[in-house]
Amino acid sequence: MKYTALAGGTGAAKLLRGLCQVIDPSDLTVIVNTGDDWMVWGLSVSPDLDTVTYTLAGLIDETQGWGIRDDTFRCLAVMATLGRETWFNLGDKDLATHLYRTDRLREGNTLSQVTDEIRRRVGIRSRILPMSDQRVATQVLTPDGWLAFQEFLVREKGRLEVRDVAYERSESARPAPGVVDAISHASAVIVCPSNPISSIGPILAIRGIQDSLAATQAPIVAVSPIVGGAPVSGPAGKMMLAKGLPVSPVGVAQAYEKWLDILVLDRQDSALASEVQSLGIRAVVADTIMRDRQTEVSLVRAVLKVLP
Ligand code: FO1
Repeated sequence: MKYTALAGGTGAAKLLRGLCQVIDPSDLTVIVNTGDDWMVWGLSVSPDLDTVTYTLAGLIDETQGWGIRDDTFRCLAVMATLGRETWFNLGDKDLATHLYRTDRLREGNTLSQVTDEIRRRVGIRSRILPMSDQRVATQVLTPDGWLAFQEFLVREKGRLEVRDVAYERSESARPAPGVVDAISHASAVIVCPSNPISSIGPILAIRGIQDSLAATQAPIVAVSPIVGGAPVSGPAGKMMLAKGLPVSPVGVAQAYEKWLDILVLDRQDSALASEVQSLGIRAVVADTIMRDRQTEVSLVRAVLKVLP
């Protein structure tokens, strides 16, 4: 069995960790959003690639959902003294990843190559692919104008009203090597419970990826990141409303309806199952809140059970 997952940040990483408890991790390819990528102090930071990598390597800071466990922020403190921006917190151990990535990119390597080097070095057996090797930047339109994703989410704490979300330069970006192949030749494609607009949206905006999702023989199953009318975490609700989608599993189904086969939604939303089915998408009700390792694995088993 070859599994391919589409992933964004925190929610995705937990499901992937559970998946790697149930399947052989070397049978998994993860296609990760890079629309959140950000330059800090001249360093290239890829938050979602790092969150997936750190989580699968057992390095993640569980409480924050990003960065490396037990990290320190001494460099950040000195940078503050020097008057540099420090609203985006880079830990001292986390810095090594950004220094390595920036150094290897400057030497002419692609983001795919560097990502593969890092995941191998930290002992991950699954493949981790950026959605593209070209830069695509998720932008958020707020009353203060267009902001880069990290300016919206971190600097402004996700508080501003969202009027639109765009994926800058997605039209000229191409799927990274292996991405289309991983979708076309998968036994199953799993869309993780990530923000449909700012985590999965950028992946879908890359030319060729939606087509390969529509064309693949593999069944495609998504786990709704929206439970009980709100996202489990983050700004997905505001972004879905900005895109004219209801903040519910139905809105998630609408966002993916061109290629999605099955949507797993939480028990709290079981009343919406028939509306999801009316879109031609099979609705499966399960407990989708991942509180601990055990519920991560039980959700994964519920997802794998619906696959033919
Ligand atoms: N999120 C925050 O809320 N505050 C931060 O200071 C912060 C720093 C940070 C550094 C590295 C990294 O990989 C992620 C970081 N994040 C931070 C999380 C990041 O904004 C989100 O993980 C994604 O962009 C959303 O999925």
